[in-house]
Amino acid sequence: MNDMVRGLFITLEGGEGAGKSTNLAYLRQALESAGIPLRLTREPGGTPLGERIRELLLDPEFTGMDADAELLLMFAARAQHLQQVIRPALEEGVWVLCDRFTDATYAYQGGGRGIDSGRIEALEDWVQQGFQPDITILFDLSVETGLERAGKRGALDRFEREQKNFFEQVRAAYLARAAAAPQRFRIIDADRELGVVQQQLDTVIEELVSRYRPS
Ligand code: Z5A
Repeated sequence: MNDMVRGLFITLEGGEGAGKSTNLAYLRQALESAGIPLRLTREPGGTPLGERIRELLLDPEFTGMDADAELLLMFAARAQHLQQVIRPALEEGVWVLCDRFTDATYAYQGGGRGIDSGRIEALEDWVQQGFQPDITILFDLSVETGLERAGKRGALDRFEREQKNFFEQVRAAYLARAAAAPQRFRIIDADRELGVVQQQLDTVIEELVSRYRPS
């Protein structure tokens, strides 16, 4: 792959109700206005196969799904997503804005479910072969605020039915990942009102456009 033309791979992460979906539209508008070719996608999902896997993963009918089965389904969807969408877009010089990626696996399956991180790393190496996001925007907020926001949306999916302690572990795992890779992560205080969250995003957008926009 020619690094001179490769697009930037940006992932959005955070706990329940963190505002990723809300702010994806904001980021899109800002980056497209700056003339950057962009592809929006999400995990689990992003391909026809991945979206079918997503339905299985979120369906409350499968409460009690084995944690390893859940982990493997995440990586099955990711393998297809990388092959079909993410890598081809980046190779064409398109920036990819992805709602969740492998940090979510470390946070939910690692932190939340308690799967040993070495096992997640083994799958990450297998499926990604060293491939990583260039930038990860972490929307960090208290579990109470996140669950309150998510609860207002109606029916809860299989993950949203977990107990508060699960989400505390998810948040702690995200913060540990961010502390371990400060050059990749940008942490947004997502507990604040939307305007303040978007002011913080403006700073990240300015940095990305000035550093990485193709000439
Ligand atoms: N998962 C996993 O376990 N392992 C993995 O490897 C991957 C994923 C990739 C689906 O993800 C599930 O998959 C997810 C983790 C698991 N668990 N769950 N649930 P998802 O990203 O599709 O679903 P999500 O986490 O449920 O996203 P979300 O709850 O939709 O969160 P969000 O997109 O960050 O929030 P939002 O929809 O933009 O905002 C929520 C509400 O808050 C909405 O009404 C907004 O208007 C409001 N909001 C947003 N920002 C604000 C502010 N600043 N103030 C006030 N109100 C706000």
